[in-house]
Amino acid sequence: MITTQQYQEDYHRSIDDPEGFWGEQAKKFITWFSPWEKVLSGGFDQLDVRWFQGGKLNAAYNCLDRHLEIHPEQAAIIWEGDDPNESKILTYQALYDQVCRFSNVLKQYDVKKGDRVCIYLPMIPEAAIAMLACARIGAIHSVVFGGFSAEALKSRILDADCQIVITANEGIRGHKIVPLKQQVDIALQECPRVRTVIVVKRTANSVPWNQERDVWYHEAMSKAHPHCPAEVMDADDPLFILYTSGSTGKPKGILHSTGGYLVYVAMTHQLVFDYRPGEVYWCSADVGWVTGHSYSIYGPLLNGATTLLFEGVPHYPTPSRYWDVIDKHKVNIFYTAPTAIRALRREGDHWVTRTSRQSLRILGSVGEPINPEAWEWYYHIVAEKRCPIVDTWWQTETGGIMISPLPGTTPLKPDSATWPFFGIVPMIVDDQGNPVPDGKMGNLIIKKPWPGMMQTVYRDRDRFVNTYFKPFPGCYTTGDQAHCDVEGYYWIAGRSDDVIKVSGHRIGTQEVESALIQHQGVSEAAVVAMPDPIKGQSIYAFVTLKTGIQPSDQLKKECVQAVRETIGPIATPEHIQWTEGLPKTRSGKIMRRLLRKIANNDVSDLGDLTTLADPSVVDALIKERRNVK
Ligand code: 7RM
Repeated sequence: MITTQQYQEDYHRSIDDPEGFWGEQAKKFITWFSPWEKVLSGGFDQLDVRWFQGGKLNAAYNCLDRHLEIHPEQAAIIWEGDDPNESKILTYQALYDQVCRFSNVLKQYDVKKGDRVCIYLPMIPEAAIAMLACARIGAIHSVVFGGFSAEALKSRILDADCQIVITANEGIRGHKIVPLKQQVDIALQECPRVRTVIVVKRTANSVPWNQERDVWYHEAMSKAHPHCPAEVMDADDPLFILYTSGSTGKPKGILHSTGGYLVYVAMTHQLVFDYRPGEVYWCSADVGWVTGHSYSIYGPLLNGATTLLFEGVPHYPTPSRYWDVIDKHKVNIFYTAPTAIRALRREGDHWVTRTSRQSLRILGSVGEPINPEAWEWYYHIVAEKRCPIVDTWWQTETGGIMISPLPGTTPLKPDSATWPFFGIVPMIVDDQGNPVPDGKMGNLIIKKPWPGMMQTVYRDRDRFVNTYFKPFPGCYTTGDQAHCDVEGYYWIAGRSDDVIKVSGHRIGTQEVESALIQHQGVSEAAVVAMPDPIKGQSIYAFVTLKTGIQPSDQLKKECVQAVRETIGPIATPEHIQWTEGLPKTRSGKIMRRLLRKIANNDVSDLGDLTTLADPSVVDALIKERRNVK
């Protein structure tokens, strides 16, 4: 733990002398096979940023091998199953053995350095094993969240051109079966280049089998050799692709590097959570999201920590589950999302107070703004005022935490992500790129490169440049709205683009719209966010039907089904409003600002409507709104 003054000094040094600063961190947190030639070259002007150029390392080596010499018998992973009676521990030695074996399995099925491997698994240790095995042999993993549909899985497999998929026969969440292999089978009907599917047997149920293509994980592992050398990788060789939604078109494959990413997640994990040797650390995020990558797997394992992976859900078997798990495994650091905090708060304090939680030392929050009520509850009821709360702001693209308190260092303000991490230079600007005065809301941008930042959008450099660097030349655009107060505290309000955060899951409105128009009765759709007391935001869809099609509850169900099949249950529209027409400008653009106001019943001041092609649709929309609950 460092003092506030020390933070300020180190922060200034990290900005004034980034090469000196990051060179030191890279030596401290990572074991390199050979050193870099230059810490940082290039910049945002030419977009030719390279971190630790020439340095050689391996991610799995850093997560495993180097800890074996020090604490082979320490738990690397504590796995808590969906069923409260099911848990297991993998020591660093055991995890190393499994990763080496699976690396050899991948090699046996012809996976080579640079190949992309799709991982579509539930929250079981095999997810970590598969990721680390890819890293060990230099393959690029692309983890797809198990809640995504076959259709979403297919487009991700095709975009990354994966030729192998790792899955499970089924998953289990909240005592419900998740039919993963079945989704893979559907997806692969249109992925001719996938030649191998490795299937973990998570449940006893049998699944359809393709002899030529499918392989049982346990059978392949039993025959695999338990040693596998770690491939020597360049600092800027890619480590993984992770798809995330944007405001336009299909999800982007965010590509992360090996060297810069690992330095950044190791350091942020250590400092933001003040991790101390021997402690149990639990990040509740699914490995299908970036938080799971950076702070369930890579960050903690790089630091030789014990990381807890939880297969289940917060409400099963009771709303005490999180706190029961904390007591059972003596969790010291717990990191979760505001949506879970709000959902558990609603269930009543007794589900919390009946548990001990004495082991807790630090609490974290991520994924969306944590409103003051949820913050106070987390602090007073869950932490009993004993633990600082670190509200961490960051994105899939940033690789790691960008704005966050350091526990014991940063004086907290509820609902503020507080101060930038070392090396991070945020700024709030208006739409023209001019800095705004303290306290005024504006666009959050980042002025200087940092080691954790994405390298590019996989196979789409134009999209990388246009999305993140076109709006404010020379700066990284976050897509978030925020303000900074006179004490330098950042307050993140939410997205300024058409991205919605539903229960912390990032969803693009356009994806939902395209899913809705898949239905043959639908003519047009426009989707906006609506505030939700538990989920943070929910999805509100305006739908126009083709001539002659009558609205009905059945049709509503079918529209919802279309979204679930195209994206997954996380994108389910909460409300559908049938409408005769959408508000369009004379140039044909849908006026979303107006739709947002109508969805939110905030129609006293609709703003400038002079550009509307047909102003009469507004009254109709407001009238129709009354029919939606
Ligand atoms: C880690 C993650 C990124 C978007 C981001 C924000 C929102 C994330 C916070 C937050 C307020 C926070 N990656 N966001 N953390 N908003 N306070 N502490 O969530 O790529 O899935 O989403 O999430 O809008 O741009 S993500």
